[in-house]
Amino acid sequence: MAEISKAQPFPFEFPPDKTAVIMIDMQRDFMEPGGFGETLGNDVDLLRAIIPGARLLLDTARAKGIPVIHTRECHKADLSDCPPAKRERGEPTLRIGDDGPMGRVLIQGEPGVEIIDELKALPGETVIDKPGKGAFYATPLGSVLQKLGTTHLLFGGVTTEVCVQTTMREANDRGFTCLLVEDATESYFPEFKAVTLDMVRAQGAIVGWTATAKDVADALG
Ligand code: C5J
Repeated sequence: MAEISKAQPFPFEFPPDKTAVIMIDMQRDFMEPGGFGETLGNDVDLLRAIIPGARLLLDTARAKGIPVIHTRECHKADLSDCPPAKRERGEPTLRIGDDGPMGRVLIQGEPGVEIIDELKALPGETVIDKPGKGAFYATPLGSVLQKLGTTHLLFGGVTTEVCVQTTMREANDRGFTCLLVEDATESYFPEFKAVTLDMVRAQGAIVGWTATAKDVADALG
């Protein structure tokens, strides 16, 4: 067992050989100007601050042989997996499926769906395309983790209170023990990130623990 003694709300123990990292939606559509995140009126620069923390989490996992799974939020080209309740929400300048500067917004295979260069998947790492906010919904993530024998998950990615939190709650309900890496996740709304971290670890880690990427690296030696 490894232990992150500085984790909140109390030390986090995890078996490295049964642990996986899930990096949520670090794709150009959310992270770069001209993408879906910006069309919704957000300042994407805020998210870029976590690239070093996310990179440290990936580098640590890779060095220790911990599997890394990346997700990307995107839809089929015919939008058959994008319900109107999702496509018609808000007042973006471009809706899901519209043509934008990085191709069709949030459509599988388009440039905007690619993971940013700094955090690209390495050959052999699993990349899961997901139509929902939660990464377990309508994807093979559950069976991928079952095959790996995973019991513990370390989370990074964007955005903290939307796809990251939703996936962490899905994972918790499925019996995984979860930790959210504080400096590897970000929101367009700093206050939402702060309260999400609080919500996750409240009531004795009701959804999971939090710690920094350095805390994870230190625990793994
Ligand atoms: C959003 C996500 N915010 N990956 N997606 O629509 O959090």
